Amino acid sequence: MPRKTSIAVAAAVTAGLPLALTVPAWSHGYSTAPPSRSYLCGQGKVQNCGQVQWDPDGVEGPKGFPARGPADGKICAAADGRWAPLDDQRGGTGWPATKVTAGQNLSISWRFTAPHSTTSFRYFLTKDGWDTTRPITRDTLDLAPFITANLGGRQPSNPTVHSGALPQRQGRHILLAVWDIADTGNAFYQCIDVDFG
Ligand SMILES: [Cu+2]
Repeated sequence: MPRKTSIAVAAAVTAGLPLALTVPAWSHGYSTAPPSRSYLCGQGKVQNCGQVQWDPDGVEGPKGFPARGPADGKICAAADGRWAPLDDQRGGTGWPATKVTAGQNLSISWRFTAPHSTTSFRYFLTKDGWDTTRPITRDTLDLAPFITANLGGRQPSNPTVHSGALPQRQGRHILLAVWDIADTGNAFYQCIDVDFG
C-alpha cells in the first residue's frame, strides 16, 4: 500500500469520516525500461516533477484513447493536473531519452504496485517532423499502435514485458504506452522519451 494511502486513511479516522468515502483509486504501475517520465521522476533522476515524484505509479486518466481519453496537450499527464509537469517538454530535449534504432526489437517492461483486470497494452510513437518543444497531441502521434497486447480481462504478470519492432524514425520521439484497464473507466498513460539518433 502506498504510504500516501495510509496517511489518507489515518486522516480520515482522525476526522471521523467514514472510510468508504476516502479510499482512493488505487494506483498502480509504470514502465521501467525504457524508463517513463514518471518513473524517472519517482527515481529522483529527473527533478522538478511536482507531485508525481511521490506517485510515479499513479498516472491514470480516462480510457478510450484516441477516440476519448486525455485531451491533446495533456496526454502524458493523463489529463490530471497533479501530473501536469509530465507534459512539459522542457525545451524539447530536457528529458533523458533512451537511445534506440529503427527496426530494432524493443522490449518494454512494466512493474505494477497493484494489479488490474486488463483489456490491453498499446504502444504509440510520435511522427517524424513533430514539434518536440510542444506537448504531444493526437496530430503528432501515429494513432495506429506499433505494439498491442490484448489480455481479455486477465491481470498482467508482474513484471510484464512486451516487445515489437520499432518503426522507422529519426531523432527524438515520445513512445506513449497505454495500459487499458478492463473493470474501470480508466487507463494508465506513460510517456517514454526515445532517441533514434
Ligand atoms: Cu491501480
